[in-house]
Amino acid sequence: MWEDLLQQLNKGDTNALARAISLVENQVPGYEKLLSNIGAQSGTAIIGITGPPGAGKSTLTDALIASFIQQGDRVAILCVDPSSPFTQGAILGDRIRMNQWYNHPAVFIRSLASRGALGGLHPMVVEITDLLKAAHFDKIIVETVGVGQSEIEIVGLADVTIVVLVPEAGDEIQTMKSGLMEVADIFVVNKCDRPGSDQFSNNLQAMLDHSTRHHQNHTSIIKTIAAQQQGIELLQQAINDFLTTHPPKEKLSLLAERAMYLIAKRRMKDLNKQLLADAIQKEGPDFNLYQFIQQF
Ligand SMILES: Nc1nc2c(ncn2[C@@H]2O[C@H](COP(=O)(O)OP(=O)(O)O)[C@@H](O)[C@H]2O)c(=O)[nH]1
Ligand SMILES: [Mg+2]
Repeated sequence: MWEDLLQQLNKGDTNALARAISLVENQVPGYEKLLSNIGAQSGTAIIGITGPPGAGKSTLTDALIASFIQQGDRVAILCVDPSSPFTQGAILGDRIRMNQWYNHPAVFIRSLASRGALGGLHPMVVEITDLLKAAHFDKIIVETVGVGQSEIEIVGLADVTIVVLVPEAGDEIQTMKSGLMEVADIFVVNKCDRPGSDQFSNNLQAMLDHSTRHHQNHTSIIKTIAAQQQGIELLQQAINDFLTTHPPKEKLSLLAERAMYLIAKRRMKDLNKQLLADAIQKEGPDFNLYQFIQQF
């Protein structure tokens, strides 16, 4: 069964892709077989978009989809944002705007519940991006809310990380504190129709000039009004430039971490507390916990 699914998936069939993702998400028996056979893929760029809630990440994503399609790309979007217009909790206008993409042949949208205890990325997001690569998408956009752990995790996964900020008082300090400064390859200052956007961008630039990491990398700041599709071409250009000058890195630490997790899971497969309790009960009066565990 997984052979057929894989074959359709490799042809870019989005129904097969949706089914494959569900298998993996729910760890339906057979999903490991599927993953073991998806083969090598390259040439897919993962674009991470993070930033505070309401900064305009989904609006930007929406505009970016259009520009990537125009350059001939097939685009997949993974949303790990409970308040995203791609999922529930959307204000109506946003949802209607997004709907145009759901039936577009070059676009695939999937929202994932954030199940990480610290609001991190979805536990199966690595596997899911591998499925999207197998389905030959050129770009995978991963939108995450920049609170807690997710913006740190996105860096390990993404080939380019975009941090979206808005010109509002006090934001700079929050940004510094939240660790968002460290993860950005490209900054977007969105809602530049609002007062204070120039000053905010200048302050951000001054902060970057003082930070060695950003100084060396010439991190760009792109000003946008996502709601009016302004600045999107510049952003697309910045993304393309970054991907050209920083070809997809070997994600060694991400892969090592994932391997560690999967090996631990496999080794623990036949164990559970009830089984251990039963075994301990059968032990004699001179039971020793540390000797007992050696058999596993
Ligand atoms: N004034 C203004 N509003 C915007 C702009 N971009 C997005 N918005 C609005 O900001 C709100 C939050 O946008 P959304 O994309 O959902 O933010 P997200 O939570 O970061 O994904 C929505 O009502 C958007 O219409 C912009 O450039 N200017
Ligand atoms: Mg959103």
